[in-house]
Amino acid sequence: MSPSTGRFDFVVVSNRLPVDRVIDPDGSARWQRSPGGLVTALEPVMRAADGAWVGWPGKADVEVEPFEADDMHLVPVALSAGEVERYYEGFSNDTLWPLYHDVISPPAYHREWWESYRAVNERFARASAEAAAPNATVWVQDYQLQLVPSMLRALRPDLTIGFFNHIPFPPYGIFSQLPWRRAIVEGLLGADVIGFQRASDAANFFSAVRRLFGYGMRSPEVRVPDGQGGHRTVIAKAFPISIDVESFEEIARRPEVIARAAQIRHDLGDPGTIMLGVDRLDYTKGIGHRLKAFGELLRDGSARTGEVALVQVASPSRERVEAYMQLRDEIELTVGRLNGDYSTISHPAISYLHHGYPREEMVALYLAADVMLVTALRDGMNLVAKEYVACRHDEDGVLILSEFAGAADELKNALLVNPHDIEGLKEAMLRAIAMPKRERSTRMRALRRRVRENDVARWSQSFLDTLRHVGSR
Ligand code: GDG
Repeated sequence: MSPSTGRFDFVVVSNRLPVDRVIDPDGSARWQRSPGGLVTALEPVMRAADGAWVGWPGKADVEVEPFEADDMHLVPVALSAGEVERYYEGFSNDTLWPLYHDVISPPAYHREWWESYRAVNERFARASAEAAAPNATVWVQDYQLQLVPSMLRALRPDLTIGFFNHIPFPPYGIFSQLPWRRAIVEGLLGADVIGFQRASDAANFFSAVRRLFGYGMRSPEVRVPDGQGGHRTVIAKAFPISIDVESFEEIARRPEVIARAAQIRHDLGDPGTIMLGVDRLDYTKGIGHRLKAFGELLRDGSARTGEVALVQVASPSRERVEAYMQLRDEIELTVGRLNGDYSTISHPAISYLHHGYPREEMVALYLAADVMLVTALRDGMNLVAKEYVACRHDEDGVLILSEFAGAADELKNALLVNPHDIEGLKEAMLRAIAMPKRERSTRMRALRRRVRENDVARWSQSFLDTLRHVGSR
């Protein structure tokens, strides 16, 4: 039995709807668009194609009717508190997330989490099938919904289906740990186009398909048997995501933001060098490695409090997952120790901020930072690296970037580091601190050229062009 078709020619499906429920001072509630590159990138496409967005509104046990917010048609998918625990915090964030990030933290495998993941993916597939018009295009986002492409194809073979994975796809030696590895790959192969951040992620996916199914393939195509003696062609390749470069640069040029950056420097006691880290508090981001390297520089006297200041924004994340609670304790212990050892009354060695900030404040921090530290142990892309570059219209500032972040494939003029190599990380920090102005500008100009060439509009366009091309075959 196929579900009824809907009226939307373009449907985006993601775990979270791009809106938050806000309560106004007078007590009335409304939906507010949550800022994010994906929404910005897809807005023009949504408007042009009469689009809808399917996703969870972010609160458990709440049934919400489809609604409009900021000219977007939103189709809520309800989750119970138990499903949030098992499908979202459990299977998505405590099984798939660590597994796909090189098992930096051990993944937990629980059959009841998997059952919940399957049931919730089925619900998303049905909601999408009901929203999509005949022959519509549906674009599914991210690792929480890897089963949706094949479930959706079974319900609606007329649709053109895309999938984009925002996080890495692991090498087969790691992926093969997953008890449900075949079902996941089968789920993804329901799409016409599967997008990854890096070419190496696509290559890892190909080897999983080869090892598990032995299908014929020639990159970027996989030949998937259609069950009737023929086959469908699935395209799997890299589409590196980006940011809305112009909007970051516009904020960075505002006089009040520039003034705020100067104020931040002043408030930090006018140090010679400000180093900055901005991350969700996540074990993939290598925050501990960067603190260790900085601590050793302070210890051996090659960096001094008052001359170099480290600002670390660690925005709260997944606070109900045990591994994240532990990480927070570890990081805060390290920061406390280092500050105890090296801060003075007027100058903290590390300004550690466990808050989320408005975008304007983030941009002011980017402008104030002489050195930006992106030391992820594994990261699909890392948008912070691109945002820093987009904001530096003064063509100054040094980006230290982990080779394990997807951004390293594009941002070759950063100082690329292996964050596990603490000596190498210390050397890169010292090199960045001492880098002459000319070299900083040359590097930053090259980085800016690269980030401008591939902004988020270009990313979505290139994915959707590929999808359209496949759909018209
Ligand atoms: C996943 C993948 C991939 C952070 N704190 C605040 C704040 N942020 C913003 C940053 C940036 C975003 O959050 C984080 O994006 P990242 O790319 O750095 O990392 P993940 O959250 O892990 O994202 C990643 C991405 O998906 C996209 O495909 O690049 O690899 O893991 O935009 O600026 N923004 C504000 N206040 C904060 O306190 N306003």
